[in-house]
Amino acid sequence: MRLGRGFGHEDVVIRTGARTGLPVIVAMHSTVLGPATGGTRLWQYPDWKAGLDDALRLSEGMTYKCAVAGLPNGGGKTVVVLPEGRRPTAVEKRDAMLDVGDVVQSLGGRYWTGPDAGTGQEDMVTIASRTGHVFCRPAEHGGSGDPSPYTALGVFCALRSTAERLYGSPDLTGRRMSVVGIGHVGRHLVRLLAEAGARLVMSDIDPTKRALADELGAGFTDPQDALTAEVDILVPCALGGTLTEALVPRLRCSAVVGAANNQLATPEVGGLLQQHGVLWAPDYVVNAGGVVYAVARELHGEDHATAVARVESIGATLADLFMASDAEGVTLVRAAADLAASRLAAGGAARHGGEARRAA
Ligand code: PPY
Repeated sequence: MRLGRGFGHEDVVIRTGARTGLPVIVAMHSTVLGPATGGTRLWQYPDWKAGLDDALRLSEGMTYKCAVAGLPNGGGKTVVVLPEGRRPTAVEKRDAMLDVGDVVQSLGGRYWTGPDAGTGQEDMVTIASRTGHVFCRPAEHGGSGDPSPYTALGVFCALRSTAERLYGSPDLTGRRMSVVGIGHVGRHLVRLLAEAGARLVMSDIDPTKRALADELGAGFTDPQDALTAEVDILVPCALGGTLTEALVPRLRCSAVVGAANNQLATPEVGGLLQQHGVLWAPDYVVNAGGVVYAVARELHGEDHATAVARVESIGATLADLFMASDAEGVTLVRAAADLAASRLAAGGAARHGGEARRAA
């Protein structure tokens, strides 16, 4: 008999890396639909507990991301907690990846990793020297490469669906967008948006990113101004927690649709956005392109064009959710959560059905 709900995650492993002494945290939120899947974040935190919080939140998001995208994967994430104030040397980073590889290998396939903030495809090669449960090695090492262009493509398709919802046409020509965070995903996304004729304002904490804005004929401001810019759609592509209770009343956009994970600082901000008439497309619906592409290529052996078509279908998934929210008279956030919950319930029933059949 099941008693109550408390800790929502299936399993969390926290180890001290044998080489680095750094905390290696693997949060496995759910394996109901398949192996817990999510990247390795190598990042600075005030302490390991802050890293744990991030891993818990991010791994839960991965569960919903994979479920809504229709993937046979669950939600997981690895966080390697760096002390604040010092960047690791190349050797230290390599050791951290070897430590991650050992932890992933010890989980026996219940968790598969990939890149995330602070790691890239070359780091996946290092992890792969310790475990096979890793996505996104470069093509010459047998992987599907950097997932960022595909995450960007999925967000781009979601932006077109959002424009259709708001204005009756997916055409982005002349639409004003503020892209906050020009990192791995943001820099691909702004190119797609510029090609599509959008009027862009860009921002990043790193002022050297202005060069890309200049190249694309886009504006460049500091992130605080970019968040409250008067635009059609705000596109958060930096780290999470951008949308706070304090920010929502100051927003001057019709919608928020972006690549960042965990955009809401607290769940309540979702309701606040609704009250202020700002359409928010849940991050986990919109930013699944990277994992969708990697799983299609590496687990299902699909060719590039087929995998790209799957990424592009994120636009249709979002359009379906707009329709479901109308039909059922619920918010988009609710419609997305319901879709994830129904996929998880079906996966759970299949799993328990299988167990019952084996026992009989
Ligand atoms: C994410 O979508 O946030 C990820 O963790 C990225 C990812 C991409 C490909 C394989 C595994 C994880």
